[in-house]
Amino acid sequence: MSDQLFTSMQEQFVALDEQALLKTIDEALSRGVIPADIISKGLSTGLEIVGEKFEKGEFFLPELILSGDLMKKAIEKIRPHMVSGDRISSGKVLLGTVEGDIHDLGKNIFSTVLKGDGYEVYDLGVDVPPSVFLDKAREIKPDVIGMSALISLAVSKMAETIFLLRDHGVQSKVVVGGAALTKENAKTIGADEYGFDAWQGLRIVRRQTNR
Ligand code: B12
Repeated sequence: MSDQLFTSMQEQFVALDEQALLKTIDEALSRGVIPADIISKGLSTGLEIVGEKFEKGEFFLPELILSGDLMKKAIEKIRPHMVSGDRISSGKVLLGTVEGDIHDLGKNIFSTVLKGDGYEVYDLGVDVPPSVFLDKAREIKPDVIGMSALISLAVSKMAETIFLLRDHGVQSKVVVGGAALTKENAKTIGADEYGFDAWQGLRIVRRQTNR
């Protein structure tokens, strides 16, 4: 039954049909489908199809922009079901999309998942220069620093950021993710860990904070 809901979500996502999509999400939530599945099996798959259509020249930038807005609205709807409320902080995580890259949907999902698990998240936003990561890391001394990149060109900026942090003695563990990263290139640029998705990222953060 859930599978059919996920298929509807994917189709409605690709059709950029906001009203129908939000209704299906409501239905899924009321049937007890967990938010993580709605995001990964419904919404993210829909977004992947949009990306493929963009690559094939079937969709253009306006559709890409609309799909980004749609994802944000869908996540807003799901967010209250993910946040677990007044828990003592599990640890501090500094997050940001590196300089040169403005994609933030994946980073925002990661942030929501972390907050839902009781972490204090300091989100620097998108297009974050290395020096801003450094200044904030020195100020708040996070347990983990998470960096996101979807554009291949931004990976070298990520490497520069990690180098700057290490050069200034910042000890926090660095976990990287986003479509431009792989386990292999994450290692090459000096990251401590690579998170394939937000949930793997959460498991890494839990391990790094001894939970
Ligand atoms: C939506 C989208 C946009 C939206 C972004 C909206 C937003 N607010 O983010 C808009 C329209 C703004 C956009 C703009 C551009 N885009 Co774009 N975009 C996409 C698209 C379709 C989906 C990306 C996405 O959000 N995926 C869904 C999220 C949930 O997935 P995700 O980010 O990968 O995150 C998951 C994991 O990776 C992980 N994760 C992510 N970050 C992190 C961090 C950590 C620490 C951890 C642990 C995990 C983690 O967790 C998430 C889920 O669990 C992709 C295609 C694709 N299939 O990826 C292209 C894509 C990324 N875009 C691309 C391009 C080229 C651009 C533009 C340059 C286009 C242009 N000509 O202007 C600009 C970018 C300008 C810039 N300087 O950044 C290319 C990049 C190619 C490359 N390899 O370099 C892609 C791959 C499309 C393509 N095939 O050509 N884009």
